[in-house]
Amino acid sequence: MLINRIFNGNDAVYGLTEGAVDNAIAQYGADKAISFPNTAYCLPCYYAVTGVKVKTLGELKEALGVVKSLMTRNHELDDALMSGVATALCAEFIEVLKFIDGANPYEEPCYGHLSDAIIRELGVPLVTGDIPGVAVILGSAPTAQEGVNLIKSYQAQGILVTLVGGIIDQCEEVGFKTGYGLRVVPLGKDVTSVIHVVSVAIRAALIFGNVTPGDAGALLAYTSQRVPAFVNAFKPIDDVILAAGAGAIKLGFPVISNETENIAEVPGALIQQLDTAAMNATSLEARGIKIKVTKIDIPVAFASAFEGEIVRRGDMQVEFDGSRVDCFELVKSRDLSEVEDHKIELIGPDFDEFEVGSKHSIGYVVEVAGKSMQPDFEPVFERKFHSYINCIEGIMHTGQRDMIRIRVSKETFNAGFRAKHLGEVLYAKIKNEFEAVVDKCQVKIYTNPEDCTKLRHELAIPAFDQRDERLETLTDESVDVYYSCIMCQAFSPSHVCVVTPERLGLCGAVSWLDAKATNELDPAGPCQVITKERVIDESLGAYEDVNEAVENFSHGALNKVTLYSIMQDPMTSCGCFECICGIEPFSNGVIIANREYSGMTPLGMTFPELASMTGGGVQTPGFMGHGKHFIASKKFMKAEGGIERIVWMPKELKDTVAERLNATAKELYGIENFTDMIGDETIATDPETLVTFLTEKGHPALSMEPMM
Ligand code: SF4
Ligand code: NI
Ligand code: CU1
Repeated sequence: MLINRIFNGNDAVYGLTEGAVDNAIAQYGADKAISFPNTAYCLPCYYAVTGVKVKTLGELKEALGVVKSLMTRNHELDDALMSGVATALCAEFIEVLKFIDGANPYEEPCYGHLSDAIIRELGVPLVTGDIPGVAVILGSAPTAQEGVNLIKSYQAQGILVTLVGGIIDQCEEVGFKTGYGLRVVPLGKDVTSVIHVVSVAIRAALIFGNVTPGDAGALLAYTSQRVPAFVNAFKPIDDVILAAGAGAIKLGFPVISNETENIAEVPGALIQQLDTAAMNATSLEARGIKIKVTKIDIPVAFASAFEGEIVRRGDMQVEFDGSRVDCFELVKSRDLSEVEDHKIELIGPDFDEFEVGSKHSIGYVVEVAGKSMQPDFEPVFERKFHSYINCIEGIMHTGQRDMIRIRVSKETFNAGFRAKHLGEVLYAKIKNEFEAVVDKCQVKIYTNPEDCTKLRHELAIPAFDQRDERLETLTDESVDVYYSCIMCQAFSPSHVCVVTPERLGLCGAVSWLDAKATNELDPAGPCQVITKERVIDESLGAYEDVNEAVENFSHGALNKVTLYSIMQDPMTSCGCFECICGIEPFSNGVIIANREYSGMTPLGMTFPELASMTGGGVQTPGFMGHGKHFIASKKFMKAEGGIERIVWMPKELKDTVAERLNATAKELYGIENFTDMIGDETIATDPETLVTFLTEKGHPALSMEPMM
């Protein structure tokens, strides 16, 4: 019965797809190019399952024949599940047709196709558990309010929610805000748009998992074991939805539904839950997702889903703006006797004493004490404040140190949120995340302008200066150990980052100090000490100790890496790198592209295309993922001549790194304003124009030895 319905649904979708493809060929011709925007994987699902990149309508027609071959009809459960996969592939074909001629068929609030960059960005929050799962909600909830409540329940747990069909209108009906920044992503109103979240799961396997396209077995194993997704499908469930659901089940994603008619439960895979309010718990249990809870005593929600939320000027109750007045945030270690645990003090007026929409000073000092606390951890904790405060519903935080800006929304203020609640959040998070070293923690919040001015200059700035001096002296040579990081192995099973003072993790989120703190906090955790006693080649950054560690932590997948070369045994990439650099043979240089850059590079490849050549924990000489901060490092490609090799970067990235990069170039090579010699997209996106520009500027790479 169930199986027959899946076959029917699959046949129906196949018929529709065939018709749509034929029509498109009649209209545009078989040579017409087709693609989704901002992906290097063509039709990602079809490519991952078969290993074939489909680029034209004619090829799509051929691919349809392959899909047909998956649609076996021996009435076995396995046939039904494969028909589910075939249905998903058909949905991808129907969807790609919508993008013909570069059209973007999706209008606000719907997103449709999601870019490769978004998937890379999701890497770290998924491994750290900040995003513990991915929910796919499909159809209309019994009432709009129940639907929104379900979404909110996931949002409060940090789960990324994607929406398909009627639930999208239901959100609009009750005025519920959606958007990628809120981790609630409406995909599209047609059922076929569900493929856009399937495509995310599948590209995760290609990007992070080093799954070979065409190896359907490895693909399905990856999605079932490593992508914590599940489906909530509201009734009515017709044959087509059922067939799509079979596809989800084959990928390892359980389907939870309130449908009871003509449907049977399949334990662990297709589960009935009639009560919308209970769907959350049923889903998490079915997918085995555990939620870390930090109990925080504040009147609004606290969840990573609110991290990207924006508070607009008109919605703002009060603002603190370090670019205009004196503001700061600071962690200070103290003696145990100086700290009273959980003491939160407000010195100065509270939020209700400020006029609506006004701008003020704020300064807060989080004082921590503990037997194993080290001053080196202060910046590690402090850097987390941005995320902690942003995760409060209706609060926006940007910047760090004494250049912070905080906005409190009217809604959050009206819910009763006051200054001391900032302290509650900082206290709870610090105690929770750093309990291994923080025995006691207290928070002082200053809102008097005079206090803020005085403390900023007398307490905060000297502390920042002292830390910067410490960072200056932290070089690869000055320390005795490096650290491994294997946090990304949750997705990229053989990837290991080696983190040194002058080379942070490629995600940009793990510096040597971070890794050191992580190791101290969790000695058996993802960051392990790597000694550096047995040098093989100093200029390559090759060490026997490092090789042994990499071999050990990659479970034998890798036996050597160098720290400073992109040609010889370069460090591997998981896939969540902030930047990728690749050699540009005409200039003897390298270009660097950042994840945010969506344009073309002089290598004739976009960021997603470059990025697709490295990842999954394998070495690709000539291409390397890295953090933004690494660009100005004296160790950047040191083996190949260092930063003098950089010939091109997107303008925005160049501006971001200019100050530090120019300082390094001046110190190492005596070059003034080095970034003026580096091309960007406003100067050249092809090698000829680039080389002409570099020649005019006398760029040093031109006279260096070729790298290949
Ligand atoms: Fe992943 Fe490397 Fe960043 Fe660790 S340092 S989180 S392994 S990218
Ligand atoms: Ni926020
Ligand atoms: Cu990663």
